[in-house]
Amino acid sequence: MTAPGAVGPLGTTAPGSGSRLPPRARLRSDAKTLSLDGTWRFRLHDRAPRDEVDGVPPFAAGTDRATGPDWSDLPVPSHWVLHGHGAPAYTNIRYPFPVDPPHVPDRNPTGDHVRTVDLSDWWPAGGRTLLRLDGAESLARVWVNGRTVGWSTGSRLTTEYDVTGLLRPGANTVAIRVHQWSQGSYLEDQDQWWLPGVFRSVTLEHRPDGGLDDVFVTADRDPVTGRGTLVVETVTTATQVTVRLPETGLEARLAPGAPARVDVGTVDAWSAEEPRLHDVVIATDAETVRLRVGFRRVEVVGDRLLVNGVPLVFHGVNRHETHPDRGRVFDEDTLRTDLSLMKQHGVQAIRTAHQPPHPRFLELADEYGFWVVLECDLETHGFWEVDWSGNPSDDPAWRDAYLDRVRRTVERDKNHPSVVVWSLGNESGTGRNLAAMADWIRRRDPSRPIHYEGDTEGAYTDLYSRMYPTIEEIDSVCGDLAMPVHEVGPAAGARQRAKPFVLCEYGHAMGNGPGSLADYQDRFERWSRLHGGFVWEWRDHGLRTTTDDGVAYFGYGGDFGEPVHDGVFVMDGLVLSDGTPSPALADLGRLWAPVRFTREGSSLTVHSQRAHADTADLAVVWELRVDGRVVDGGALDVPPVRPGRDVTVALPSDAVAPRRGREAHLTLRASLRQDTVWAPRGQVVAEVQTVVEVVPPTPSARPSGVLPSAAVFDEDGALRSWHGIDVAVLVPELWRAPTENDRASGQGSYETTSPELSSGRGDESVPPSADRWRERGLDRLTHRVTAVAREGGVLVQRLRSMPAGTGSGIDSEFRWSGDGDDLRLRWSAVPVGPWDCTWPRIGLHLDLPDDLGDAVEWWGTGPHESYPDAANGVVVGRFASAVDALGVRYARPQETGHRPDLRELRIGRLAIDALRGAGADLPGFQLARHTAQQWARAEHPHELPASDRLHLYLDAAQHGLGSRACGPDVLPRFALWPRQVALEVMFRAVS
Ligand code: IPT
Repeated sequence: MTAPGAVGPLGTTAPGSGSRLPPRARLRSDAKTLSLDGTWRFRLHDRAPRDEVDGVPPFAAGTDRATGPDWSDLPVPSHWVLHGHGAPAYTNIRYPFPVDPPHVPDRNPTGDHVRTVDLSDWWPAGGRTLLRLDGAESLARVWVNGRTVGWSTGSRLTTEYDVTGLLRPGANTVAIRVHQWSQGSYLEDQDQWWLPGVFRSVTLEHRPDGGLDDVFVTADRDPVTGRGTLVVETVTTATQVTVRLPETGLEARLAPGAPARVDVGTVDAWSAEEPRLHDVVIATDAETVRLRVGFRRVEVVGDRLLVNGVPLVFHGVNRHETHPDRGRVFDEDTLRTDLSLMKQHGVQAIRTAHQPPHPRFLELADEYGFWVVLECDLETHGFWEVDWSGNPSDDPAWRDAYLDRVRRTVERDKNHPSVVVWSLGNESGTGRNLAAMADWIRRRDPSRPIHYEGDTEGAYTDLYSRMYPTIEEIDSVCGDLAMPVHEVGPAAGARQRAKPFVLCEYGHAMGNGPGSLADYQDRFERWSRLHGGFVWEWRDHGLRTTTDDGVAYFGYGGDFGEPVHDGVFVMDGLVLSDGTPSPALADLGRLWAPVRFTREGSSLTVHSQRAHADTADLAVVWELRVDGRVVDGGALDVPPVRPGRDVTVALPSDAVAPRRGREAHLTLRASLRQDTVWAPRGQVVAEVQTVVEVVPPTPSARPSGVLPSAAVFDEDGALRSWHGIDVAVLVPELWRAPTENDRASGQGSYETTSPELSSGRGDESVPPSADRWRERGLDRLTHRVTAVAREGGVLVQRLRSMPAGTGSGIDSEFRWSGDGDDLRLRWSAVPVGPWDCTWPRIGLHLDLPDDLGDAVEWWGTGPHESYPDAANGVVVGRFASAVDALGVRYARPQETGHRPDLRELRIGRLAIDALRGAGADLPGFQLARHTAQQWARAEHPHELPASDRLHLYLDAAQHGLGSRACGPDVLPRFALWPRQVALEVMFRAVS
């Protein structure tokens, strides 16, 4: 049996050993550094090995031991589970080990990483040398030349050790032993993959005598006078420190140590909209560091959060560091692409959910312009499973570990202007240790407010924060509705209502969705207490893997053999695992555009949604489409609009002239006049389409008396072929492949009666919509022809569609008539029997051969899918696509590709026009190689069977999307309750 303690520093609540150096800022310095990244030797143990084997401590013999058969090469930084050693695992709330703190199972994958480094050319004269680990999950122990250096937990936090006395000129051996599970794992239960390894850089850094061991610069700017001040605090043994601002020529000599003020006169402010950075050079005789500071002031004044004197409303996303091949290993190209996409879509804030990001992230956030809520590496969500009993957040034994984490978080990133709020962590219940963290921050950095959503009573944080509230709850916090606030008592409720309110998570972007982003946006604009929020989340966390047959796909929970996992819940991104933007991002981008356009007749009002910058950087154009085709357009001369203000200009008369009987849309766009770091000149950042002219409904059919000969009907009156295209099926359909939101039983379902609505929260006991739909058989309609008749020249077929075993269904009527060579269909349907649930859709399903062709063109909404509560990102126009590009490759197949308001559709040689008939709105269409039923059965896209069919759905209506995967259900006004519907289409004769 292994003796307790023989596996090193496991099973304590301590965060690390005493030989670690105090945390400090990450600085750009002229001190010598040496990266130890590269190829290391690696060996995996399936349990934590004994420290000493036969009296020999680990790694005593240096590299000699790294050559046996159990050793191989491994890159550092990396996660060993993504390099063929063991497997990744995903859980959301649950710990993947027993809740037995601070202990972890004996089976504890442990990776030994060893490399030699030749320091002959690097050996610095004098001073000290430190060894830095920027991230190792979860407990890392370090040896240099066989001698113990120290150990540390805090996976996404930096650790530095003084290794001066252990190094020697020439060859040196560095060994890092990483235990996947440790006491630290109890504090790292974030909703993400468990990915052990040395996943951030390892570096040697020389610390010259008299160098700048730490620098803390607060760059304040008085919003009234515009004057800037630097408060500079240094840690050094030098006797004098100089501070220079090369731009202004300012130079000041300061006494080291205590904070010293430097008045810099009038300066430009930094903001996410105008990220103006100033170089600041701080030096002693021995070391020079260069910072890029941004002057700004963050304040909480009453229930307002202000930056530079104006309210800060977050248009934010939660961002985890995740990459399909690298996991949490940093990649600057990917980050730049992500940040650019964010800026292009109006995202100007990031919550670093739920841990500090790679240090380079902050430099780029400063430069691109983002408001950052920087979150500590802390989550103990798994204690929720045991009613929070034993939660470390309130256990004094864990106090040091909590304080250690917050110090390392704040100290590393304190100099970044982008960081405007410190967040204590996520989902860790509440308790004294969190309060102690907040106290520590207040003393160390009073310049930034403190966030933590779990402080429900508002006892130690500065902002009132909620995740996934309903609209009604928001209104109750911000307006006059007398609802309890988040179920806290009256005193805490009053305290919370007096603070700035922020949604640290909302709009759960899992699969197809979320819906109702516009409803939240409406509240951001309506309530001054509400300071915006952060959509959950930026990117799907899929990990690229392959089936046994070598088919590549993005894996989620359960795809790596995990016994305990949370499936697809790790795929909640606005961009897919491979970085493909989802339609939800476009939806958001329109809401978060820097300007809004509203037109009244020929007058156009441009409203600035910015808070700091004017719109001089934006060019505005108009574009007129008649019957979907661009016919005219030009530039508009719009003077710069000041933040939050309006400018009204006259539109050219051509832009709004009536177009009798033809449909006309005027689109207004704003684009960048100059290249920026995040987009080239010409990038469209705002687009609004207005209707200039609508067309009247098509008159009802005047049947020609004969059906076109190209139409073949069977004896039941069903269309079997059109121009030689066989129509295998043409029947009503109520089913859509459930979205993640349809499948989930999260909070706030509205599938109940109105009393629930007035309480602001739905009934969580209501089963998922998809379950209700399935129970009522919506996925398995059977059909019975009830009548076939000729009424003049019209062929009428009546059909009853009901699922087996139920007494509810729909009755529909197909009215076929000829119109010259074209074939006209009017289809109408009414519910029969009792109905007590929404419908996912109501429409027609046509099963067609795939030899029609792959080229799809349509006049309707596009370019991508949209749904009743997620339709901000689309316009009416003419679009083209290949069949397979019509849908989104969501991590798990589900409803996708619905495009409402169809006018014309061409699929190879099939042409269908939609008509505005009496009581018949324009239908939506969806075209795919599989049926909704097939999609619903597949867990991954690659599991869909081979297909030689095309499935066309013409929908009279679809249900909204909602956000119930985590949050409220489809709002009542976007829900599809059983009702009478009709649609009219014309099958055209095409050569
Ligand atoms: C919330 C978490 O903070 C976040 O990490 C993520 O898990 C999200 O939910 C859902 O994807 S916690 C939830 C129980 C409200």
